[in-house]
Amino acid sequence: MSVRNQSSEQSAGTLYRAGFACFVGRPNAGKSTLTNALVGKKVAITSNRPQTTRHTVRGIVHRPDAQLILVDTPGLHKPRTLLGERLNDVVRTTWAEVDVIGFCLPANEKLGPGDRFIAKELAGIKRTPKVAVVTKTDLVDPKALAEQLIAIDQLGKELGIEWAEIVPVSAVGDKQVELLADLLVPMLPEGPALYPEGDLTDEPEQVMVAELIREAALEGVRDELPHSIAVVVEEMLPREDRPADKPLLDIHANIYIERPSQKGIIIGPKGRRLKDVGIKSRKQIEALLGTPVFLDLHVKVAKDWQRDPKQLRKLGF
Ligand SMILES: Nc1nc2c(ncn2[C@@H]2O[C@H](COP(=O)(O)OP(=O)(O)OP(=O)(O)O)[C@@H](O)[C@H]2O)c(=O)[nH]1
Ligand SMILES: [Mg+2]
Repeated sequence: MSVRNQSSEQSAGTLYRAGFACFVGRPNAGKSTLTNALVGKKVAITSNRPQTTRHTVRGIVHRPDAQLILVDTPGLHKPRTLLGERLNDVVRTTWAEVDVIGFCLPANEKLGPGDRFIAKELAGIKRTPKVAVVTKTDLVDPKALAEQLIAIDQLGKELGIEWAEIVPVSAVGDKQVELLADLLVPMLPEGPALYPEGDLTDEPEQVMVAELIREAALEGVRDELPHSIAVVVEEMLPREDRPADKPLLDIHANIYIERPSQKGIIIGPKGRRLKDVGIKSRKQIEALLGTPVFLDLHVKVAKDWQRDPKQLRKLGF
């Protein structure tokens, strides 16, 4: 007891740590959901479609003993488009820059070639500690979880990766999420906080708004369409002539798709789908910004933007 008191006094004083941990893994492994659970607020959008995350998102966890900055990355996958290649580049740059790497592996899916491919690359990064994070444990029984833990341990041995920890978590069931933070913090360097207290992300508001619209637009679309959707917020302006106690924020945003034939699906019969996307995302945006919003959405075609360097640049990639 006295020992513990002593160490917590120390950590409140000299032993403050601050640094970066990134989450990597296959698309759909649960990286963004875990990031949000650790931060305690939605900083990254999530969906059951693979390749939801398209840029690195920083989520900041403030603790008395540390500031843990989580870098959520796009799922690493075999690229089929220029966008895919760009996303993979972003991931590789990120893991070279962080203090600890969290490799996310879903508990409910057997280790596959996609996981192996990432593990092999991680094996080449010698100096950064690697934590295997087994996600979605609420979806499996204890026996299946035990088998997955053994498989991950063996994968490490086979490829020469020494896991600093293997941690099962459930972001949805809120199981062991705190523990994961407790395990990551000692791997951060000593040093002062890197972000102001209270900041939960460094995402610009305009980007977060665009992401919330994209999240709503992803819901219920299938096949190639999720990949074809991009959202850009063109303008965010407080409506003029509003009384101070009744502000309204005008937001104009474009939803881009790749082909004219996709337009109808996004808009839906009699515009119903687009209207739903507007209603859903507006609620989220109002919660995020704490102000009533008028959301003006337009659907536009940016032909084959995933493969076109010029279009990619325009869309911010
Ligand atoms: N049951 C359960 N589902 C989860 C859990 N974590 C994530 N999911 C679901 O898994 C799906 C993918 O989650 P994301 O967090 O978007 O996955 P990701 O790894 O960020 O995916 P990309 O950004 O595409 O690489 C979503 O439908 C989540 O709701 C969990 O702990 N339990
Ligand atoms: Mg993600």
